[in-house]
Amino acid sequence: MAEKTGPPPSYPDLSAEQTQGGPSSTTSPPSYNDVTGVAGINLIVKAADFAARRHRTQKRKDHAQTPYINHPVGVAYILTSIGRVTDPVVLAAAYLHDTVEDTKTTIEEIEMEFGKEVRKIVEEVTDDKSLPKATRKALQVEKAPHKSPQAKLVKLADKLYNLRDLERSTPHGWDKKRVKEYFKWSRDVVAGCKGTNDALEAALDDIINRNL
Ligand SMILES: [Mn+2]
Repeated sequence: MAEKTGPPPSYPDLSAEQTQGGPSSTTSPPSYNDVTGVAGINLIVKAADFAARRHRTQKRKDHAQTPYINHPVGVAYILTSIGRVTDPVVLAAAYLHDTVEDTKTTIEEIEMEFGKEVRKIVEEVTDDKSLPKATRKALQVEKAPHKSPQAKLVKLADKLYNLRDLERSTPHGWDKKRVKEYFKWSRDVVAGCKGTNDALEAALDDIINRNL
């Protein structure tokens, strides 16, 4: 085995970036419009790798302290297995959907590594963390109908994953009322994403009706 040679050049880990003042690149972002075949597979796998690096120290809020990366992986799998989604741009965005909101990753970095199509979707599903939580939740309901179909797909799969988690086990410090409020809020966000994917919407209707 070789000695530690530091982080790989493309997207080093965050501590390295901080000491180096962040990534600098003069090349223009790639385009993944209608990407298919090997290029599509490469885009998806690269996104999975990037998300795993960026979320590597984070845990979910469940009792089992599941690694955070299980969530984006599960969201991508919901899209392929239930939604029958095969667009590599949407699947890459699913892996990356929480990197800007929950890690130090910037939206510009997403564009440089994954192109403007993926950037647009990630941007559409990223909440503005400078706003109070109640405002962010209200904005999700308000803005959902105006999102692109690709962003709606990621949103639907994200909500389905989170509701399944919530149905399976109640997070630390949550009472029944808070769980119910979360289902109600999710129902309102999902309502704004309707007409996008029948199978995902049916699965969401089922779990929401079961819990309200
Ligand atoms: Mn998410």
